[in-house]
Amino acid sequence: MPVTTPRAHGSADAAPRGSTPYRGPVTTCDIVLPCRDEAAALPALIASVPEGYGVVVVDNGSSDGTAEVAASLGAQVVVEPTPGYGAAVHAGVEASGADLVAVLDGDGSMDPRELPALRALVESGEADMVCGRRRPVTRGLWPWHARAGNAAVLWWLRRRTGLPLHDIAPVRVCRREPLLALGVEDRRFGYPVELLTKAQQAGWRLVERDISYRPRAEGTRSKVSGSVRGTVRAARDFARVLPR
Ligand SMILES: Nc1nc2c(ncn2[C@@H]2O[C@H](COP(=O)(O)OP(=O)(O)OP(=O)(O)O)[C@@H](O)[C@H]2O)c(=O)[nH]1
Ligand SMILES: [Mg+2]
Repeated sequence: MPVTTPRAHGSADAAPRGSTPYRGPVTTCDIVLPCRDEAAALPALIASVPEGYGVVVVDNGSSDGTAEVAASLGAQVVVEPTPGYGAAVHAGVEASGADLVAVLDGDGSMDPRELPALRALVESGEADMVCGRRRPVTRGLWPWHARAGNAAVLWWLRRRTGLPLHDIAPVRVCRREPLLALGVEDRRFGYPVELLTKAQQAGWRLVERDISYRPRAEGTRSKVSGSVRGTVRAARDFARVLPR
């Protein structure tokens, strides 16, 4: 059952009586959640979505009933059979009909209640894309190998393109159509790296803000940073798309 994206704040209806009605652009925003076996995370995650957002859950080859759980929670469900983080994100962004998209993991490690502060910077025109910088809420959450791989990628991007960020933007808020127009082609974990490179080269104003990084929801399984093997696989995806 698709969620109708509600009208965002600042609509003419919301103007107090007697004041000048709001005539600026009314923007809609969908939260895109790439999900591979994240059924256990979705109830709490979707319950904490603030008002004024649609939810698009992309089921990427799950075998735990992710799509059924998402549909029962009122999310728009998109099925993407091609495996890979980038494949899932791209399918969700394409399927969304909103002006803005906010992409975050579907494993419960990020909090949708932190999105309005990021979205505001895009709506006000201060940023073309706002990127979250993970700040772990407990020790030991972000293993050294994942952190080191991330820092190396960011160091390289800063040197090659001047990218002013410290994390690979695991949470991103931006306008949907310009995002699709960037033509990001990677469909695995290289997707955010290629996106950041293309956005920076296209002259986008990229702004970074801290976001809380929490343990993934109980009942879900770590697929990447929970093991050195997962990190090595992600690092290979990053390396494939890094600008030389
Ligand atoms: N690993 C992986 N994740 C996918 C895929 N498709 C969608 N996802 C989702 O992409 C998001 C990010 O993947 P995660 O596995 O959480 O990656 P991570 O946060 O770097 O590492 P862990 O949380 O430790 O596994 C999650 O919501 C996944 O469910 C896929 O093919 N592989
Ligand atoms: Mg995760």
